[in-house]
Amino acid sequence: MRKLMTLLTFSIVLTGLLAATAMAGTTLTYANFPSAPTFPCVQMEHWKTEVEKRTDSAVAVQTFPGSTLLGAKNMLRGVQTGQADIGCISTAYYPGVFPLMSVVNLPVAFTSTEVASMVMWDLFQKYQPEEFKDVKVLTMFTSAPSHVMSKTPVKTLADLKGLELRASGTILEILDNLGARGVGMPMSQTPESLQKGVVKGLVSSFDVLKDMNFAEQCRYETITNLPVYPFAVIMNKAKWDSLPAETQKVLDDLGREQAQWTGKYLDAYTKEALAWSKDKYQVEVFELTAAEHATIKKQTAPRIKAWKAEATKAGLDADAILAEMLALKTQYEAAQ
Ligand code: 3IO
Repeated sequence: MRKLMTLLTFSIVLTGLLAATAMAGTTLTYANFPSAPTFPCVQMEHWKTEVEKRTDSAVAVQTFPGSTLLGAKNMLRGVQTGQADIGCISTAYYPGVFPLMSVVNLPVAFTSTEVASMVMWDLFQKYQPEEFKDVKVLTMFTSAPSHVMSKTPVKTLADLKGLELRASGTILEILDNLGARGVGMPMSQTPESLQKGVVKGLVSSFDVLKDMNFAEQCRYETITNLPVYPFAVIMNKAKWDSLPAETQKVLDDLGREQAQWTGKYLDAYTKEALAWSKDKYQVEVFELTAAEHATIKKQTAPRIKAWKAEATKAGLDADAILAEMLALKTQYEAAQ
């Protein structure tokens, strides 16, 4: 009897231990640079929910919005060195580091975030660019097409002359081509610069009018259809290698889905944010003429040529990559 009790106790304890080990699983830290209400953080929370659900909570994701773990500029290095397991980067903040994927940041007139995000994901899958070899890419997506949000009205292209506008990546040179003054900084630094008057506005997508409350200071919005900003969600390579195969499969299967979910979310959300801004701050929205859009196209074309030169220098087949991006864009736009 005594022996039986001992055995029973032992097996109960053992079962408990095994269950606890299985449930304990892994916790992944996920760093993001902008504030919690912004779309990169909204997609992060969506991803967390999906991962925890699909792994039956074997994986827990701990999120750090608002640069609480890593900031905009040390995100890439911080993930490579394992300060965070996962991080979200805006590739435009790293000039020269992503010669292939920066093609998505060119002035090719994307009008849909969903399309741009799917194109980016497909390009990445096709070319598996070297520039991401030190990290595991979990998903990619873009911001919505960029417009001017400013403290002074930009009713025509001529009103851009000498205007200091915050931007990043390709858009900086595009602004210079259009006669404005592009001032480079991450989104997370923009509120302070606007407040101090270092910049008179910014070029990004309309979601931030609401999420960063820029509508309060930037009462004038001009539809310019400038490039989208490309984003990548990256994971520390050693951490990725340490995950069980079934967990890796869950994360891999989510990559494309997450890109599309984020694109769809932002397409709907930018409309909502603009409506909110009109309602709350009576912002004015200016449309440019067809002739002005043609001028933008003409004046920004040198940027495409410059990208080709940079990509070629990095050993890439620039013409093929650009052609593939445009073909994918046409294909996804037709399916919309
Ligand atoms: C962006 C970046 C961070 C938070 C919200 C955002 N909406 C659009 C963007 C794109 C952008 O301007 C950037 O700097 O990546």
